[in-house]
Amino acid sequence: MSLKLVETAPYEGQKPGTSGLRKRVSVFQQPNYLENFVQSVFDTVEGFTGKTLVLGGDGRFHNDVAIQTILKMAAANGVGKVMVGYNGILSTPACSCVIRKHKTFGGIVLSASHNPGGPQGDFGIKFNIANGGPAPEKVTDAIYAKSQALKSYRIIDAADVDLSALGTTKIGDMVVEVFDPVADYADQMASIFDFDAIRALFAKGFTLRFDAMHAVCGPYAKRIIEGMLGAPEGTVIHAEPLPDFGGHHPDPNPVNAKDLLDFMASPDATDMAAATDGDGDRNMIVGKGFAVSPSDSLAILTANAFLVPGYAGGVKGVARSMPTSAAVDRVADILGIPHYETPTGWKFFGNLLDDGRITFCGEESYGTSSLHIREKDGIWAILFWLNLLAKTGDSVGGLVEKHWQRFGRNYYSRHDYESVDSARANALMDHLRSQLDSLAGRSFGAFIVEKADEFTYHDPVDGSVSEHQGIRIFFTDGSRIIFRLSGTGTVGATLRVYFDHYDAKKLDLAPQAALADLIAIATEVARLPEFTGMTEPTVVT
Ligand code: VG1
Ligand code: CO
Repeated sequence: MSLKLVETAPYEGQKPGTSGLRKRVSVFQQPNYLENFVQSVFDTVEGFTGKTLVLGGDGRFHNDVAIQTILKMAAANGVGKVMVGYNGILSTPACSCVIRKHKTFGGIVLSASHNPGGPQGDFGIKFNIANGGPAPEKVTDAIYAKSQALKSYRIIDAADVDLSALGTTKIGDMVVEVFDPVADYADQMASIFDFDAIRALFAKGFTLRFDAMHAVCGPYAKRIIEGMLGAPEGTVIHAEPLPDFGGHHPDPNPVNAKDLLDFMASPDATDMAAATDGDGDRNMIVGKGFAVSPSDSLAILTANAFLVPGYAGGVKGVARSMPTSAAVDRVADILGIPHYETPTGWKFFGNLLDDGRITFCGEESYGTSSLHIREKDGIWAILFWLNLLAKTGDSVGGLVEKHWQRFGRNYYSRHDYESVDSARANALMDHLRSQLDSLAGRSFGAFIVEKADEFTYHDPVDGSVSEHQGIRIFFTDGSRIIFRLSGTGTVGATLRVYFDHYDAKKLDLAPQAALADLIAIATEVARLPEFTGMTEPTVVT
């Protein structure tokens, strides 16, 4: 077993985006591509010699190859121990849970989350710090800087570790522990939610369909929902993680999980349905005939948190990403707790959670979580809903309607324009920027622009500043249109346009109809067809 210093040269573009470094599998398969990034992580992080790292991924193609490389590099860089998930499996929320519980210096998650997998699909790598959360921007910027000046990486020549055998082994002086990726996470869920009440709900005949989309959550949902909570076998579908996710897009939204929505609109519908994404941090909640808007879900969980044992002590505050609808703000105002607005991406919630300012946080992109970890958490959100249904005896639709009756409804939608030529997408954003000063006061039909700006975040905890986080148009009635470019795509640019419109009285409109005027305004102001070359969005959620 020998330590090697391998000469290498920098690759351009190893800059982590909204959530880690994501590229086509073929990009990661280039010689030294993964190695360069991993060495840049070890060169950036300090004080880990002899300490423990957590490692695993969502089971997508290239997961196994990357894990073996990272193990050998960790050994060569002086890591004391690596805890790696059985068969290389570890969901993003479970990684966060394990980092915190075992007080490791960090973790590496191999995932491109909701992006498709397989040899033709995407791969990704993300480093999480000791609080269990994604590395903040100052760390990802430093990793990128290292990657651009890298000359060599360290690796040990050793045999591959058998990831299908639980237990410990060694690479050089480093211990490798292949551990059960579900156990710690399942324990934590049992400590937060009223498992007795949920068990009783299933025992009474309540039915759930949980679509794990052939991604990482299958083993978790099987053990927790069918095992610990006694839901009938077959409740979890597509439960086996597959390298290509069965050819599907592991993105739990009404477009990519259309089958589930169709099922829930059919006479066979179960009482509730849910789906999770590639790495298990996203969730979609479906009632009979409709999907709960993620922004509403965050608001409903916050308003009903007192029904969950883990939050019976109260809610300290809430945070949402800027484009997420303001539904949760209304709940916070009534509860008399602070609410925060952060840029898109979970890494911005970490400081607020660590500083004890918030209990819940969420994003419009099907992500919600709490202070129990530092990542969004798909199964957590689903268990939260089950806990609420068990305690109230209500239905998913009933809870949503009662929420709107009490707080009013934020009509919300996101329109994505995918694979836009990058130069044209940037030109569109520049075109919007050029209008920021002249938009205020302009009227479009009944809508009058109150102000327009580009969102800059000032972190209230450490004072760090993040610029260019989306262009916002505010209207005098509180409506908002937001434009931003995705930081997770791997082909060209993806433009996201977000619409948020509040109505206290009209509660049962179809969202696209309720937002039609705002959609028309966005089309005009941003000259969407001209810049994107498309007459309509590729995905509407
Ligand atoms: C998207 C979502 C964002 C989410 C991120 C990672 O980012 O909009 O809310 O945090 O994906 O989610 P972007 O930059 O493409 O808009 V996950 O589940 O893919 O790790
Ligand atoms: Co994800």
